[in-house]
Amino acid sequence: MTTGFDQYECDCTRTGYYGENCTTPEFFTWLRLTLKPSPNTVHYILTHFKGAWNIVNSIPFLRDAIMRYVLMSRSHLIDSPPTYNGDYSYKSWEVYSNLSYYTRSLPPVGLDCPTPMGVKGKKELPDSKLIVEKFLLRKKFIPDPQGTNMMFTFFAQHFTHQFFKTDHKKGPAFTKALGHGVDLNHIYGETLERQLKLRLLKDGKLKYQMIDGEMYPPTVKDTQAEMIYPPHIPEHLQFSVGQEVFGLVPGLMMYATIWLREHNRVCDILKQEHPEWDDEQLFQTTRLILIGETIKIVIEDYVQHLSGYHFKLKFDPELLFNQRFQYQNRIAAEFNTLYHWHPLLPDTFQIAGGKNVPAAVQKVAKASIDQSRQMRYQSLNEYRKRFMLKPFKSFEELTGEKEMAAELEELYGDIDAMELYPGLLVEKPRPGAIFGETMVEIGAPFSLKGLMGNAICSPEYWKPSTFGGKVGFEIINTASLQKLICNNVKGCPFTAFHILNPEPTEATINVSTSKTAMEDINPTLLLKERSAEL
Ligand code: ACD
Repeated sequence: MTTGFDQYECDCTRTGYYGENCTTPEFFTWLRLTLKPSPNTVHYILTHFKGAWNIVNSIPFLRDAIMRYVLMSRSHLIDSPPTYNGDYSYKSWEVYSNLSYYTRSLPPVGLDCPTPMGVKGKKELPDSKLIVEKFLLRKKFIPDPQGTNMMFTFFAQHFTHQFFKTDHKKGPAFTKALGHGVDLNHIYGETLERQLKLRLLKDGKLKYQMIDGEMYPPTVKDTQAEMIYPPHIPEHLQFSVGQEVFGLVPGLMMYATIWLREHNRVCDILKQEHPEWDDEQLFQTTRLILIGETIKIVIEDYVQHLSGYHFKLKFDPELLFNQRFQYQNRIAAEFNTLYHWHPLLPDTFQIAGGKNVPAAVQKVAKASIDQSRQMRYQSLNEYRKRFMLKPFKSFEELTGEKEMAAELEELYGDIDAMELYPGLLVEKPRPGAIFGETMVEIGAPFSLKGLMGNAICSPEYWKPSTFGGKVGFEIINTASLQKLICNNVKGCPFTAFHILNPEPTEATINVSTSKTAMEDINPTLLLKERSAEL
């Protein structure tokens, strides 16, 4: 809090610290911090010792205790109710009640600060285009050592476009997704008006059309629910779904089609269970079931894959019923920024033989930097401290090599002035992993709080009757990516979020003696290649 024009006072209430800047730990804080292993050590333990984890995973009491610890330790880092937004760096009713803002986990850099990052660094930040071209742009494809595939990438894009919907008319600090979480507006539409256009209004179902005996979304002409399509797409191929932008990328329309089929499939099951229910109750209950399925798949398939953990993550809301946990969520602008995972996209897609170079990606990376500046994000190191990580002492510690580090130092002048988004992408990945420490340690709290803070996870909701009885509850509790695909795609094809038999690439050639993707890819080689190329 400022006190007069050139003074401030820090309020250390309940921080566990004291002193002028709340930086001296109280005894118990000190003890906890001393005993607590570093995030990298925890990550190492979780991604090694497979045999030991197999035993832990098979002992329900142990698995539950660890999962509870993961959920609580992550969600404690998220302010709930939310505290700041792009226009308010002090608590206010406006911050709490105006849902059209993304929240902020750190307030904006003060307008009267001497440098754009606060007090450190140069008076002017480097040209964002230069940062993209020099440090972010792909020179040569670098395969992910975790073997992530396009089923994952498109799932990520499809799933996150329900809660990352920046309102560009208002600016980067604002969102059009007022549910702030997993409400499946990307399937059902953001507004009631759009939802009604997409609904069949019979048996709870969504409108659909049959092509060659298979179910597809209805056309825009059919629903009058507007979509954004490239100009050359003929009217009969303009499908209409919840999210307006899903006509732009085939992988998104693929997932939209699968979820549409799943919705109508679950409606049939519920109608059999409840012939007495009207269209509305069938629709609403099916929506809750699909929300549950989504969260289950995200935790147990998607985050499980991303984590690389041998510990088996578990979606079980009951784990939190005797804990202090708030069933609410507000999407943070920083979460949106860090989730710009465009490096997961390949250079080309083989669709009808045509090449399709994603040139737009470069613009997205630049916009991520420009918008972060417009929203006056604090520095990478401030975010590391906010999420209990030690600030980087040098650019070399950040990148794990010398060349980029020297160039970044030249451009930024001070490691404490390094920006969040480019920092996330140039950070050295953890050994054998897709991401560096900062992406995971900041991303995980936002994710787990958002998933478990959903209303369906609260004690009053999380019971069979909410989901139409045992059968509906069972659909949620047994959901998986494989089941979703199997139940809705002809022939029940095998699926996963990672590749199984990779073509040997330059990085893996001559090092492969194994059969599986994970063993085939040599992380050391990839790391070396990464540093050299970037
Ligand atoms: C843990 C679990 C492992 C975390 C691993 C990676 C997390 C990094 C980034 C975010 C990943 C996934 C996001 C998934 C869901 C977002 C849900 C948002 C709902 C509003 O160690 O904690």
